[in-house]
Amino acid sequence: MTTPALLPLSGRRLPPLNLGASAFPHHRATLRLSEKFILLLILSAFITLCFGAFFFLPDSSKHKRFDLGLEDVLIPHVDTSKGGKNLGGFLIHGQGHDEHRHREEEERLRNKIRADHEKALEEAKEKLKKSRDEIQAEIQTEKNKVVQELKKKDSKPLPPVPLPNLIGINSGEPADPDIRERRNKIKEMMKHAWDNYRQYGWGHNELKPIARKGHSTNIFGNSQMGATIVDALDTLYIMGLHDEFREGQEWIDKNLDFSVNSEVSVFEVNIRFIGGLLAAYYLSGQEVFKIKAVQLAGKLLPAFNTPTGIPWAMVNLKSGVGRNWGWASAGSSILAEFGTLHMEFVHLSYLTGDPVYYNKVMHIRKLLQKMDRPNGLYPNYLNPRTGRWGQHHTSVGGLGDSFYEYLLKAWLMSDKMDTEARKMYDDAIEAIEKHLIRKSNGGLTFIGEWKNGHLERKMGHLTCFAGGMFALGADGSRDDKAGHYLQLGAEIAHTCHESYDRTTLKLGPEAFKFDGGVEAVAVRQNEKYYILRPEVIETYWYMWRFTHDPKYRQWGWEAAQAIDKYCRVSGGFSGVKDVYSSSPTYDDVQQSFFLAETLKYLYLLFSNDDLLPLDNWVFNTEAHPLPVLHLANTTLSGNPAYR
Ligand code: DMJ
Repeated sequence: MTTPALLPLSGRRLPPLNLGASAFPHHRATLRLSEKFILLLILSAFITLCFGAFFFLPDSSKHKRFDLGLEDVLIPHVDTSKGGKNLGGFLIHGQGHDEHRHREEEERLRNKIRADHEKALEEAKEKLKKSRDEIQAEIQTEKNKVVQELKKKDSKPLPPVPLPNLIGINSGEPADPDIRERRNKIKEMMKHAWDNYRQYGWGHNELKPIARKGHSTNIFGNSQMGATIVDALDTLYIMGLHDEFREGQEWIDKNLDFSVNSEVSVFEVNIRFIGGLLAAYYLSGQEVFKIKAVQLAGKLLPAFNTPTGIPWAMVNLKSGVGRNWGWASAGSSILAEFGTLHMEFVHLSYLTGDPVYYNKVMHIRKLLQKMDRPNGLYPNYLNPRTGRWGQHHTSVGGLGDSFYEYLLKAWLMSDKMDTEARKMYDDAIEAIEKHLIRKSNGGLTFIGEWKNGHLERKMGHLTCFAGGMFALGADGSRDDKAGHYLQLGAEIAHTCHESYDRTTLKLGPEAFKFDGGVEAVAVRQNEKYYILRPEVIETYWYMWRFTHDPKYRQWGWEAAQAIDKYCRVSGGFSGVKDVYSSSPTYDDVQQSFFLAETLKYLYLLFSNDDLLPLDNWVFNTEAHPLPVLHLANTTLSGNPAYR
């Protein structure tokens, strides 16, 4: 068919259609399609006319013309020895049976071509009677069909895999009526957060509880991906809020679509969406969550296409183009981002039988193992083009935190078989203890930040998660230092509690200092906010599970009450801008992690330990529980547990 080759030529000649790109920028592709379509129609009419004319010509001239066009097609290999004549390639003057057969064949083909072109002309005439809108609508319908087909292909059934031991999905109802009452209060807070999101922000990523409308930030890109729904699912499930869970499931089933032209944070999408979907799948057994998680993971994979295999921080879900945050040390990737993929990616390989995810994260690990570390510390920045560290900053808070957490959790999640991860964790923690952990004059243990050979005596709210991490890693620690690490966890929990207790609202600031006579207090105005973060409560919960010291439940209850008193508004829960002010102003954001983490950890703090026991479940950094996998039984290549 020659038509496609002609298209660009005709395309150049025709003036652009009136409905230009400027009028409907998002319809650019559709208009180009409809222009091409109309050109096709005109060409098709033109060809039909030519053929029409052909049939009215005298027979002799007809044959001559036809010879030229069809010689190769009809009888390319004429054997003249058998009586036929090959005149210019096409047999027109042969004798007897052969000649008759060829005439019939020629006639049949001619009829077919005529019928085809008459049909095309009829269709073209019909099309031209239609308005531009109708034609556009038809094109759109065709496009939708293609999208549906692609979706069907995407959602092909995954191979059946044996489900890991799913122990402890129960109500966890405490016998003590006072504890039950506290737990019910947390559940009521969850209802308040969810109901308002449902009413005012449904489908948006987050909620603005004062303005009572949807909210989003650049980590989720520019599309409505229902981050709060996905992040909240497992909390709803654990709390027995099954109607709400079903609403969320229905929204995800019908609306959560990853074929969007949107640039998202690989790390955030992994911990909140993939983690959230996987946890919802394991808890409820509903396949839709697994399928969506796998679809989304496929969209993140192009982020790993860098010279080193260290992923970009951001990726466009549609185009697969990745890049890094402009502020991150000369285009570096961030340790806590590319180092916080392991748990989810191992589960993806487990569930799909496809090693691609596993290989990506193991590649990162191998690369990190080979690199020199200043003072044994991992810097926060790594350039994905050169494979070299950026600025020599080390933090157990923002930019570094969950990298260390995932080393420990990779080991736990592998049923303690991934000893390579455990070793990396032990080495890292030893260096951190040596260079970053100090005691203040007032006796508070804190974790500072390392900046170019200098220790900054400041601790972030984010860093407070480390108390829980030390306690979780105590069992199995090198040289049997379990007691030491449990104690370290308790000291961090105490320091972080002090950071709450020394404020007016009894809520912790974003960062607090241990310098110049100041202890566990924020100094700068822009570090005095509380945005409903979970880390301190997370540490209380781990400490509670490992010690059963009632003070952790008490501290958790204090925090819950403060949140309910100062962050609750009629449209949900909001962060506050200054925890030292008695009349705080709101930031008007209900973060999705408030439902995923803060309220979940509080609920678990007032539940029995047999609800999601830590021997069987490992919580990702967004508090999404994933079951321990017995990787020794799998054949993932290079699996340290398999060797
Ligand atoms: C959460 O999204 C995760 O816990 C992450 O690891 C860092 N902190 C936020 C909440 O503070």
